[in-house]
Amino acid sequence: MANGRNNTWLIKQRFQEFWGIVPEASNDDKEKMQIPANTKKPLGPCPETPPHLVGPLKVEFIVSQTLDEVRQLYSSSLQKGGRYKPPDCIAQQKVAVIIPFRNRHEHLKHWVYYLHPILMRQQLDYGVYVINQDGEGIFNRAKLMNAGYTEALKEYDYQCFVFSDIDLIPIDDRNLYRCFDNPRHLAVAMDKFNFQLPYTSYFGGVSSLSKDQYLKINGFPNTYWGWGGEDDDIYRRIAYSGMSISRPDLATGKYKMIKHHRDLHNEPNPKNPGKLGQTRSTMHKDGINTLKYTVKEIVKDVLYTFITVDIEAPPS
Ligand code: BGN
Repeated sequence: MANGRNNTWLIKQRFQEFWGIVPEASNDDKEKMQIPANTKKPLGPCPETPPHLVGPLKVEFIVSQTLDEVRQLYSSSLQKGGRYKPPDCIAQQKVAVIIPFRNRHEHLKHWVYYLHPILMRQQLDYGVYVINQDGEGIFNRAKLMNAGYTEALKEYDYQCFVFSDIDLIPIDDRNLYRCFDNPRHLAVAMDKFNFQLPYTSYFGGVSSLSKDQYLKINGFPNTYWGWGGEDDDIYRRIAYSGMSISRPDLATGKYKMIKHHRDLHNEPNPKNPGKLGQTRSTMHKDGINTLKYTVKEIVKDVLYTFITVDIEAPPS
């Protein structure tokens, strides 16, 4: 083997050991192991608390790192489309991570670099779905999340959905990306809000809902175009449906936000705040039951499934 390749292999090995990543055995390895089918023990359930979590993490964004380098690091542990299953136990939950997206490739690189090892250590059976809004119309975060929910379910029997902004990186791996007895708000202590909630009913950034919880609130609103208010609408839907919000404590729920300029075509929309007064009645007429979009393209990267959707956005 050439020296260069040897080195890459060694770096990858060290990296995987450090992060506690167990690579999938290659077909060659599997053959060498020669485990007769009848002696294979059936896998037991993964423990309630994942045993390899490390707690607080150091998160610093490496600008020079390329997406291809990230692919090299994780490709042996992942299946096509950014899918993973713990190799040694049956995951507690099947989780689809849904990320609304447009023109943020630099952030996506950092997100996958940090999140994959965390989600692996959390022993989840998960898939990453990047939902890319087609065209230059006004952005609609909540409608993209509805489309992501629908598309993920076409692929696998997910029971839990984590909705995450592309620029938010958890800095403690005990913040579990799974579902709880009530809808969960995960991004409770973001650096940009001084590691506190900006207000008590804040539900933005990162959240998780089981399929049942999501259907109980008729999914998310499709009508919040531009920045602001859609997360407050979701909070209200949850409250009006008689559920409460589950949250990690402020130490576990810390997040670092990747700094960026305001996006084009996602200006604060002055019509959005007023809509919140109507949520109690509109939530039944606007949601997953009225969602309309078309899929333009699905690309399976090893790190994620990238789905471009036309959500009939008004021109900006
Ligand atoms: C609020 C926004 C949220 C946003 C947070 C944090 C609105 C509706 C009018 C009250 N809500 O003001 O959508 O997540 O700020 O930035 O704009």
